[in-house]
Amino acid sequence: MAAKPVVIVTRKLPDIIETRMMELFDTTLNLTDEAMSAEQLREAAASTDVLVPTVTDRIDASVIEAGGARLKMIASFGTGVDHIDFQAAKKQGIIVTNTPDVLTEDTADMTMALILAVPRRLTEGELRLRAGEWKGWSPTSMLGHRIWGKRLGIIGMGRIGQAVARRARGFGLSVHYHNRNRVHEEIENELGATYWSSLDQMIAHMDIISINCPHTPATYHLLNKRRLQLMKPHAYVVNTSRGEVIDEDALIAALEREEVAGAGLDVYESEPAVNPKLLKLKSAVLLPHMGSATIEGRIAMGEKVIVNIRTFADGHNPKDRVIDMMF
Ligand code: 8YV
Repeated sequence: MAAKPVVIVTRKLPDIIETRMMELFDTTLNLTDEAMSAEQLREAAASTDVLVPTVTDRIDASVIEAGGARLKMIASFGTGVDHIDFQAAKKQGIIVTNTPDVLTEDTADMTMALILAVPRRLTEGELRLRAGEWKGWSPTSMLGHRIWGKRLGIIGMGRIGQAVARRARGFGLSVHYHNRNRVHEEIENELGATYWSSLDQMIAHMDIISINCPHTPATYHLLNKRRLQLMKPHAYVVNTSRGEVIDEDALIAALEREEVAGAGLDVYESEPAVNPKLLKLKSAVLLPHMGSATIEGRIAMGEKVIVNIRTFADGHNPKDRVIDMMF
């Protein structure tokens, strides 16, 4: 690849990142921030060395094939890579990188915010006040449920899951987890975390479930109708990972029937569309995929994209190269 590769960025990134990319690469920016159509993505792939997409771009086999012999690298801005057909990229010898680590703490903060917001009815109270419906303090109004002393079951004990566990301990939650592989004993001890090899069994015993695993073919609809039925009726679900990990229709049905007490969602199955049934549910706290949305985080993600491209252009293997999607 040329020392100054051609780079196409699909969405507007922080100014400081865009400026540095202009200095280092032959860069085309997206000043309008409008998401590209599938056709525009194919055209971009066919005319660049490096494509910098985000979660809102579907980099499917047709986009990758359009890249032909030209496209060499997909340097994604974000940690999740489920919007990229990784096998198609691999087949074509295109390297894929992401931006892990730098959004861990921000995403864990947002997860914790939802863990607090749902049982304590935070948004419901705020909306009531703004609507002028608050008639003053009462001993029995706006009662939620206590966080302290409850059991939190984390599905996916990677970087973000561990960062959630650290915060949760401070709020008096006892930490439980399920993961494809058991984490190292030292980490388990540090987090005071109990491992459940059976996801079903863990789900049946928890007060709050937090989804912190990536979306892969293996985790698609991991929280399905059957597993939602295993949950205690007083339990809550929080998802800051990917909408696809939960069967959203089954969750809505469970919330409507009060078989699950509440949900805190930052991600949805058909983003940016949100099922209108969810909007009607008072027991759901709904955020617009903003788990990693801090200016510090977005700049750090951009810096990672730059380092990944620079490293590859210099003939080295970028540290954030995605090797396998089936984690
Ligand atoms: C990012 C995310 O903002 O990194 C991820 O996987 O879900 C988000 O927090 C988004 O993916 C950027 O492309």
